Amino acid sequence: MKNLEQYEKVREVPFTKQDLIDFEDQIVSLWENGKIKAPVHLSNGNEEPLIEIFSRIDYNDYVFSTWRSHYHALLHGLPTDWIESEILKGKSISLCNLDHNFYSSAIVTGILPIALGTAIGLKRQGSKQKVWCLIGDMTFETGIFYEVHKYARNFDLPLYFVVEDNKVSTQTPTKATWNKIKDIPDDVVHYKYKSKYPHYGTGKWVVF
Ligand SMILES: Cc1ncc(C[n+]2csc(CCOP(=O)(O)OP(=O)(O)O)c2C)c(N)n1
Repeated sequence: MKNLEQYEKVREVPFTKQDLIDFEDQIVSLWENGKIKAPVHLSNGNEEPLIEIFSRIDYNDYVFSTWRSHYHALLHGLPTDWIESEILKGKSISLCNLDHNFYSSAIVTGILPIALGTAIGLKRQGSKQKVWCLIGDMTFETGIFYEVHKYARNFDLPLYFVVEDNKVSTQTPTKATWNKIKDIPDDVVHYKYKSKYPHYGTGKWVVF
């Protein structure tokens, strides 16, 4: 993992790697039994880096996540039962909980400008809260990331980024797409992982 140590640890994380895997296994079982009639993106292989990262994210901070948000939501303190009930309602790819300052979007780069605006608002209010954006490695390569990151640093905004690098955008290798991977800026946390799940679903056909 790159660049995490500069961010101070602010809390203990009350989840183990196995707790996270157990939660996702439960969602796999619901999905494969046809109980979730909507898209599901599952996490795997990144439990340890995420536990380290979320020990730096205060519960009061804002977290902006992606279509693959289950682990982020659990680690940011959203109630486990509530997350499962939202997933059962078909909201796996758009989990949002205003009480916990947690937002996600299934639109690639969709969270970035919203997170930037949130950080501007917090700075204007003199708040100590921070905004954290978790993004994939292809989202990191986009022009929107480039502008949002530049603006956040130039205006000294409380906006921080984590790149979750699985080397692909759905099935397309990010490096083959761009010929070269962009250098990781010093303030951007970056970790690599490999998931046992495909981009979408579990790899098994589900009959509803
Ligand atoms: C604007 C937009 N374009 C395309 C898609 C389809 N899409 C969903 S996830 C994804 C992959 C993005 O890759 P990356 O940022 O590396 O994320 P990860 O590999 O972690 O899913 C794509 C292309 C989308 N959801 N939104």
